[in-house]
Amino acid sequence: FTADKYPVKRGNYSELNAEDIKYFESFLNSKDLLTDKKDLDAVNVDWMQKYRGQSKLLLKPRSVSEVSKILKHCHDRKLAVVPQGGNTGLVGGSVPVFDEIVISLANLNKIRKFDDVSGTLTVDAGVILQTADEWLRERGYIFPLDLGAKGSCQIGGNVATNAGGLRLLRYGSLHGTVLGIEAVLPNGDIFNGLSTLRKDNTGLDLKQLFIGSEGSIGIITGVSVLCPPKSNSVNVAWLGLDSYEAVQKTFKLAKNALGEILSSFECVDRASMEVVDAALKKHDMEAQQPLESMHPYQILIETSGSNSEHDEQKLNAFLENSMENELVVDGVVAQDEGQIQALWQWREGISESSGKWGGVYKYDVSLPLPVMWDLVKAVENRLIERNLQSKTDSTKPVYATIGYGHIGDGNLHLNVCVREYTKEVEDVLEPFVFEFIAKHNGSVSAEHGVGFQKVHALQYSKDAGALKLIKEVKNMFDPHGIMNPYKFIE
Ligand code: FAD
Ligand code: 2HG
Ligand code: ZN
Repeated sequence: FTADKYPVKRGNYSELNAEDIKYFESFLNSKDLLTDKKDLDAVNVDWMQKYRGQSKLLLKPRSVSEVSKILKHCHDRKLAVVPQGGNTGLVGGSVPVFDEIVISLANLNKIRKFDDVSGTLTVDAGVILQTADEWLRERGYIFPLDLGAKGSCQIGGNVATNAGGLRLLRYGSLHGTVLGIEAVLPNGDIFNGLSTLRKDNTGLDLKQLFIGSEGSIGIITGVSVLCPPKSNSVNVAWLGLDSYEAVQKTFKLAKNALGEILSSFECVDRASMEVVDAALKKHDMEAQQPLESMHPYQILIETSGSNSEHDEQKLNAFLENSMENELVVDGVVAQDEGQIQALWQWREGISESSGKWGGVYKYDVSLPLPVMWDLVKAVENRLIERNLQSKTDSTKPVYATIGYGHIGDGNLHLNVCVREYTKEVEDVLEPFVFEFIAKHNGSVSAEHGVGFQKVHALQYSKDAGALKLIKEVKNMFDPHGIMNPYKFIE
């Protein structure tokens, strides 16, 4: 997609001129102000290579005061901007739509402080998630969030999208673990909410507005977060099941049997595993599937605890019970760290593999567990019925329809992998998927956010009154509408 194909018109913003550049040059280091096409190409396009903007300026401030000067100028001049973290977002929110100035947080990358007793970490927004996690692990702690893009995404970006990830089930959402936020408002004012207190009932909890705000009300520059201790004992099991009914029963059993040590419950379907397998082969790589047979549903269960004997006892009892009850029909338990990583790679690799066939329509939905896979089946049936998907005919636009996700959090990822983007496929998918979600009171975005992609779909999850309030809050923070326009809220 490029601007000429977007269903929106450029807003009434000023155009960048030589005076603006001169002003930015007056306080930014020359290598932090980039206008070359080759530097801009990478920040103009998103991770999926689906959305492409035409920004002519990339700014990479090194301090909060530089961010403040940039935004104040843009606010006064009515220049539109897009904040960018690791650019791993999956809804087209992190790249410009037209010529917005890209403000990258990559140079704000210091770990500010850490309290070893409470586990509170304070970082610059541009610290990469994996860097923070590794730093913490050396000190006996972990970051409370983990996701497949950890090597590139930034903590500021995670907070801005309210990312969920692989262990939300255990450590909760960022709305609970983030203790403080520092942000620059569109007019250049600095919101200093960088508290490390767990309890603070002195008025409205303003930092919550920034969690999941997707760059619409300001730029997050600092974050403090409560980090859990690193577990001494981690187990990962990969299990095969014959029905989705069995998946649900196994989830219930796992919660009861594993209790406080359950740290992940992820489910993938057979088609997802086939897609990863085929993507590996496409790159002349091969890896042995976790299980010999391709069961229709496979789950990854992780436990994290402090006592390996106790944890293994619990896990074994759970496995025995689930097999005796004929819920789990096959399984493997990782024997060392290497095997743990290998199993996680099968799960984390799905997202990237799904885009290897030409394109992918991604839906990230919250639905009641009993109907979750009904959506995957209904979508696949519609595509087959309309002759757009076939297992045997490689000329059809759809390569595969797959479902996977964070079952423990009620979050399904439905990916329709296509050989090409076509209007026919789109018409089969939408509004059908959104109507299905609305009918079951689900959400059109469980964890990836709204971005550019879902603005038109918000009405399926929020009523007009709620949308009006969101818009009013946005306007209060950003009266000139310069922050990440065309996205988040219409
Ligand atoms: P970007 O992509 O750069 O930006 C995302 C949004 O936040 C944009 O709207 C941007 O304008 C805004 N933004 C970024 N930084 C700031 C800032 N400092 N201040 C204000 N606004 C800012 N998400 C999940 O929830 N769970 C997953 O399991 C998960 N897995 C993923 C796996 C892969 C392989 C990939 C590619 C993505 C995955 N994601 C997942 C998507 C997820 O949203 C991002 O990975 C991550 O949270 C975005 O961080 P980022 O730094 O890349 O932000
Ligand atoms: C995951 O859980 C991510 O793997 C990405 O949230 C999902 O690409 C997707 O649809
Ligand atoms: Zn996810």
